[in-house]
Amino acid sequence: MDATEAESSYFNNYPPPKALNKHKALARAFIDLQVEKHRRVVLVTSGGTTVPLETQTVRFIDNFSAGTRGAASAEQFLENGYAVIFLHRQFSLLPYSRHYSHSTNCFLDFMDEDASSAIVVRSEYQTAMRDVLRKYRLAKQNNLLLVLPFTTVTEYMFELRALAHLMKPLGANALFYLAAAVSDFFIPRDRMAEHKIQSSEIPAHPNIRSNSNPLEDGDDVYTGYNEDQPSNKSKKLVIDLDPVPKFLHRLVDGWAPEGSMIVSFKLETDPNLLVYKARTSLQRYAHHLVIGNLLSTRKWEVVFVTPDPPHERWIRVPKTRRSKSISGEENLIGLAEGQHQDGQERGGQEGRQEGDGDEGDEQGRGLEIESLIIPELVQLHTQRIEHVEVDSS
Ligand code: 9Z3
Repeated sequence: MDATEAESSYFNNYPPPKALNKHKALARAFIDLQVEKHRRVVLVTSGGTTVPLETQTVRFIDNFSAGTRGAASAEQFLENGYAVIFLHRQFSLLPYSRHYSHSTNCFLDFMDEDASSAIVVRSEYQTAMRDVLRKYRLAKQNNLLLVLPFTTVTEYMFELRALAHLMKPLGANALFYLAAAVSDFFIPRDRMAEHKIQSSEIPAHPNIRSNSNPLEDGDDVYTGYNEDQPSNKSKKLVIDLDPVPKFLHRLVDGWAPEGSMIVSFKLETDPNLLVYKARTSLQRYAHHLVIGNLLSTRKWEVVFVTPDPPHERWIRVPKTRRSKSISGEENLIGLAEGQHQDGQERGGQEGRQEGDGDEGDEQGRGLEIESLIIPELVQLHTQRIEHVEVDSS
């Protein structure tokens, strides 16, 4: 099966997301406006994707991504004059409102009552909130931000494909920034249970059929198949997942506008693998940039892996400007640099690049690495646009 056949076979197997047509109409109008204004447009994908276990979904597999990278990057793109299509996992962090949402920054903690019982922002947060509010309103008023949600991995695929097609008129002014943590494994539709997977025995009844599958020791095991097996006493749930088809090459070779720039992320947990896997991804899909990051250091360092020299460039938040992170491990910073798959260190400190640290967060949250990543990326995008213009003249 070639790539186009694989694409049709996947997409024909699923009904499109219910909101797709509405999203397409919104995106078309948004893109038309940006084309008219000669603006650059970035599609930022953000947050995790779910993998449903049942068609009528009660349970699903999820991943860790909160959408910080995507939301913070979207703000930075807006600062740099881009219009942003923010394709995000529903209920993950959003640009601007992320500063006052979820349990880490519950908006109620920023509020107070004044003497006349009017609700006000507490005095210590006024400056920072005014700044965020102004930027948010500017983006909205100038139609620079389009926010579109998805939930499942399949919805994500449909949305990405449709948006990429719609972005065609943008040509080289289009940028794809794929920061969403996309599931690698899923249950294909043809072997997904329709109804809620049962955890206990279902009473014998002619109209009740179970999708459980007995093991030789008598434990019930559900494998992800719709099997016509009687249920005994359910104990285990074994899920049999297929790889999610990789559509990055379809994005590069077909969906995305000619001359556009495509940036993907590579996430690893093993420092020995990161650069190798990022390079492999770049070679496999022949796009323009892979940004590698480790789960435990992703807020403080990333590596730009490019087809052109210097091939590997580290971007780091200076030590004094690093935010404190509960899940992060600062002692792992630098470990993935110059590592080979065999774990041998190469390259030492060269290629390190640290921001000057003048920017920062007024609430003392440290410098966000996205404020270092995006300006670098904007430069690369500018170079690409110039290159494409020279080629076509
Ligand atoms: C990333 O690597 C993002 O930087 C994070 C951001 C998901 C780590 P948070 O949302 O985290 O700020 O908490 N995104 C891409 C991860 C991914 O799924 N990449 C695929 C892979 O590694 C390639 S497209 O195979």
